[in-house]
Amino acid sequence: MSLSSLALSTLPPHVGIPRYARNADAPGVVHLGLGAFHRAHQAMVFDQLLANGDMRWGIHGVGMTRPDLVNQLSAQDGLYAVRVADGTGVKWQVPGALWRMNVAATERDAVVQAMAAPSTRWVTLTVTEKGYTPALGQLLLDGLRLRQQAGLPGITIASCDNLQGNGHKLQALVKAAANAQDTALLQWLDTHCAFPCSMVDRIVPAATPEVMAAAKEALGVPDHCALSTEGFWEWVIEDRFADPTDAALLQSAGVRVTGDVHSYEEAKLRMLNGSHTAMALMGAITGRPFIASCIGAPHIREFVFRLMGREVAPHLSRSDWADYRDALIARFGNPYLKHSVHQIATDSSQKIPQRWPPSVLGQIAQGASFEHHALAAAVFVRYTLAVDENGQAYALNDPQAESLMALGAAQRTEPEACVRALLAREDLWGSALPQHTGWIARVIHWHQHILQHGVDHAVQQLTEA
Ligand code: CS2
Repeated sequence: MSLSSLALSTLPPHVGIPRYARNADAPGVVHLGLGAFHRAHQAMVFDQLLANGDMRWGIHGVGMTRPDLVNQLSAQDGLYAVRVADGTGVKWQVPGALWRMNVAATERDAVVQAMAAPSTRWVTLTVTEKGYTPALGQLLLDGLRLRQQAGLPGITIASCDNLQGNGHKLQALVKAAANAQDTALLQWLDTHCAFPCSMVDRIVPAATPEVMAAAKEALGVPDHCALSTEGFWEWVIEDRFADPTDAALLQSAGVRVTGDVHSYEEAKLRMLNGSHTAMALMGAITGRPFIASCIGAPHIREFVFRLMGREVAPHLSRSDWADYRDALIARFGNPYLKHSVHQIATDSSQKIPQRWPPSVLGQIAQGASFEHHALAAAVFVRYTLAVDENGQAYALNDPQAESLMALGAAQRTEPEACVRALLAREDLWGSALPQHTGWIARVIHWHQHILQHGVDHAVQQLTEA
């Protein structure tokens, strides 16, 4: 017997379990994107609110494309164990907030109906950077239109993806899906629904066989959906809710509700995620499998330390950046996480625009050095070769994989032209950087160095300077 509602009573006492009644008939939240992150982040915040006795936070979870995951979670009644582990200890917990599930790709109507259900008060989203398409706007609008037509209250629709201004982006997508003539609907969206921006943070690697084995040992029953995460978590959300009383409730569960999400978003995207992408690409090329293996190499650690302090921090509005940087370096080293570099390198074309160019442009505006970002960009170019420095091939998992590999293929024979072609792409770098000859020259420099001497040598040379 696997983990399920029935098995809960058999779990050893050290495993935290839900002690409230789970009611699949009345979830209050529809969540789009059932990946590991949501299940070990917001789902655990909602679990806390449910444990506090507020039964409006059960989740109707929607997998966007993957029926296998939804089937496995359904077979376990929406239950899964999370190992929360870092230097302070190891705990296992089974959150109970996931009450119902569907797959958007094959059960679209059920998802629309869930958003229009009277019990629904929130929609949250973790659909990744590439998920922000007109089809997503249409899906949300279809649910919201039913609410408006039925005279139901408006709801809070909270994007929790790693995009700057994520709430504004989502609101724009939903409104773009509406017919411009439908002024009643557009007005209802503006006055009754809220699209707060938010910054979410917790490192949650995709599940691995190792974590499942550890779960079986800790729980005494198999759990095919077990996850591993760190103790740290942060959710900063803009004080903009359809029901304003939600602000105090979320605060009671440890969420930071503020008027200024922007300063948290920019620091997190450029420091944490920016370093992640740089390390992930270095790891993929040098054969270091995990973020912890990368940060464990002194020269890469120094690179990340300097990237954050010298090139990112000067452009942040968050003043406690030095503490933030030091805490991040410790989190990257968490030996329990086994965060795969290839997982983070996935969809790099969608991630780089938020993570690197704002800092480079900030440095340029101040006449300051952007060498660390130039080296990172050169590593990205080298990454498009799809073979590591030991000759091992890897897949580029990216919606732009084909075009990136086509541009990158010639880098051994025509390295300079190839770097120029990849740096010309405005979808990655924005409109200003492709015009900046100083930037292009430094990326060409580091790329040549990498081809001749390898990534480690380049990072060592820069960090010894
Ligand atoms: C990572 C993030 O995969 C990635 O792109 O950088 O998932 C990162 O682990 C989270 O944003 C941490 O909060």
